[in-house]
Amino acid sequence: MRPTFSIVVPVYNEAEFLPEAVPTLIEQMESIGEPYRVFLVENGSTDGTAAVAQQVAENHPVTVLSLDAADYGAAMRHGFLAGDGDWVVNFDIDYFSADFLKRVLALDNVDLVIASKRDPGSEDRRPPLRRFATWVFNLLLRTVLDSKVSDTHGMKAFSRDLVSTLTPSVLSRQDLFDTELVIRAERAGYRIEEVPVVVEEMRVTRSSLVKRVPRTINGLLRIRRTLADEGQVVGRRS
Ligand SMILES: Nc1nc2c(ncn2[C@@H]2O[C@H](COP(=O)(O)OP(=O)(O)O)[C@@H](O)[C@H]2O)c(=O)[nH]1
Ligand SMILES: [Mg+2]
Repeated sequence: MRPTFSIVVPVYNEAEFLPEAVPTLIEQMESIGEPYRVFLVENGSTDGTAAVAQQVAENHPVTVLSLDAADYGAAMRHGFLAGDGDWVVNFDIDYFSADFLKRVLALDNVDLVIASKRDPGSEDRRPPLRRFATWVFNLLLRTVLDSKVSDTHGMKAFSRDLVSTLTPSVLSRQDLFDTELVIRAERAGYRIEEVPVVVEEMRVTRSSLVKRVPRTINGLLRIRRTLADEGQVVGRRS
């Protein structure tokens, strides 16, 4: 039987955190009562993440996948294409929620559900600098990519059809893989719903915000050029 959820979690140098986070994730998944499989996709870790992941995955519906070079987007892409669930969900190891998936199950006729940190009903409990970064990123989405979506980072659930159709054409890797997928979905006319969320990360971020800024701006401009070259029209389903 096809599972309802394929949960894709990219992990990088998380050997220390996995023994705490994976049981919590499994507990939350079991509380939903729908069949699922979790894909822990590791690449480039130097702290034995893959071995620890195998250990904590034992006797659970969890598959560990390993690739060579550290790349968040490449890991996500690999995981997205590995499962066969009706919904392909992306979670971070420090940010996931069964409530979000319950909201997904309650929706009809939708291809992409985004847990939007910027939804009016959301409660973002992250530090001010992180919230500001999300605000700037949202501004860039609107200005550079002419997007109506209020958030592309964080938890999302994609229909299997959307993932199979659009993932192969996504060129971005690193942290813009999922943004490009969302923008492609929007431009192709897939049905998108945003739901409010309580954002409470289980630990502080480990990546440098400063390094991310130029990479993000360049990446968004590249997505814009790529889509323009492909002749995409906003709001049309291709
Ligand atoms: N496979 C893989 N996962 C990564 C990589 N970098 C970060 N991650 C994972 O991506 C998720 C988010 O990372 P985190 O450090 O919390 O950054 P944040 O997005 O700023 O909160 C975590 O599950 C990390 O383990 C990478 O290069 N490869
Ligand atoms: Mg995080």
